[in-house]
Amino acid sequence: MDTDSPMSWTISGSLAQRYPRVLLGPGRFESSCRILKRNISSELTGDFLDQTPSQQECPVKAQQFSAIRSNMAKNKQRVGRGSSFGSSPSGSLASQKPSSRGIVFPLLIVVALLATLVALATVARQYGEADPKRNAFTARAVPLSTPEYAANAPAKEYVYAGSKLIAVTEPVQPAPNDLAVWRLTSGSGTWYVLGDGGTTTQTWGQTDDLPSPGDFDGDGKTDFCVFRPSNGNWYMIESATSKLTTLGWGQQDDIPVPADFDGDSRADLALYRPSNQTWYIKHIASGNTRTQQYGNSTDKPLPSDFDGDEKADIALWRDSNATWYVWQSSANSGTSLQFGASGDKPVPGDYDGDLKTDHAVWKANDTWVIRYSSTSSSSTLSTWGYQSSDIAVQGDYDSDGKTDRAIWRPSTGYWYIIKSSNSNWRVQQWGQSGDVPVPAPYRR
Ligand SMILES: [Ca+2]
Ligand SMILES: [Ca+2]
Ligand SMILES: [Ca+2]
Ligand SMILES: [Ca+2]
Repeated sequence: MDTDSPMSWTISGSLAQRYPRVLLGPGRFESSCRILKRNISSELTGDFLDQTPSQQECPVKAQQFSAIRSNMAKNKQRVGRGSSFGSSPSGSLASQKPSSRGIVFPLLIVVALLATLVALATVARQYGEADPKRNAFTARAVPLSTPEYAANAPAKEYVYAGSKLIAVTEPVQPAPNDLAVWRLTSGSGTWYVLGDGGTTTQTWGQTDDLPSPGDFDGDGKTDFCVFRPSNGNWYMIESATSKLTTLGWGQQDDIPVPADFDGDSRADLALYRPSNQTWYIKHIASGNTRTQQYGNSTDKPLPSDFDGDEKADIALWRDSNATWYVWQSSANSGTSLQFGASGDKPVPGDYDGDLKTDHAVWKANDTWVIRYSSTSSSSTLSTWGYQSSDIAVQGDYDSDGKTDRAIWRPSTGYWYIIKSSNSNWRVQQWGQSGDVPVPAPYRR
């Protein structure tokens, strides 16, 4: 195997979901650490970074390898593949085009290249160290330049041997929500996604469609999908294969609420029909259907996994009595809890990270009141200035497994996120008035 240039392996199956791409190089490291060679060049049946090599398999001491992993976990720095992370889009998101700069532009490129070479040499000296006497290496994750907003976001992990980059892996942390909006322009829908890998634009949907994203094919990436009330069809682009799929399920006036109701890690087609207070669920893998009457005609459907069995529970918020109604999948029975007040906006999420959805409301006095499932106690937290038109977009944006308080302000297109990992704000413009916020882990 030639060893002078980085080599890449394409991997498949469940491993690919965690490590979509593995880069290795150069071979100098391969020859000194057989564990990687064995695991990556063969069938890739194991997650090499999750394995601690024995002393016989690899000259890197097992403890040292653990330290590398620990370091990487602590230094969850992220690196953008594009250069647009520091800037905020505004206006038409699709209008960003490069422009000619005459003779200045080539000069700038030369200067930038020289600066990059110097920086790379510096990084190599700082973060990698070969030890020829021991035929071993010292390696650790290399923190690269990190925009503020991305702190604590999941990171690609960079492992160096000496000055050589030997591995780049996708993070193991839960995938974060990308900022995303759906926009109608001349009757055509377009998705604009700002993720950790840059921006993605996808035309999909049309007037009167309801954007209904979900991971229907179960590859860990949210699929672009719309529900069309006029014909009851779901139109989706399966992210794993880019296959376009149309599924009939529902009718006019149904409210689409896709979620994983059977716990197979694939979102199921689901609708709440206010006219007969009935839920219609079609399990996407088996094709089995479930029909259940639960709720009333003005309830807001909010399916989520309140009991923590990894299956979404049928759930509703009733504003008139400020009561939550949850049909627990584990017990197959209904529960109710009065929490919040009439006029509050329900903002359920797993704020304490115990894998159970917590009851939570956002009040017009600019506070979020959260009842933590782990303790049954509640907290009142102030935020950023309430505006009645603000839309709650709570979710896990910093990839720590806990829901972050977040809103999207239609009038300005700004996202305001309070990261659960460090309580810092992330404020970023993405989208404009008239858009529909559709944050999710698209991971394109
Ligand atoms: Ca998917
Ligand atoms: Ca459940
Ligand atoms: Ca919880
Ligand atoms: Ca979080």
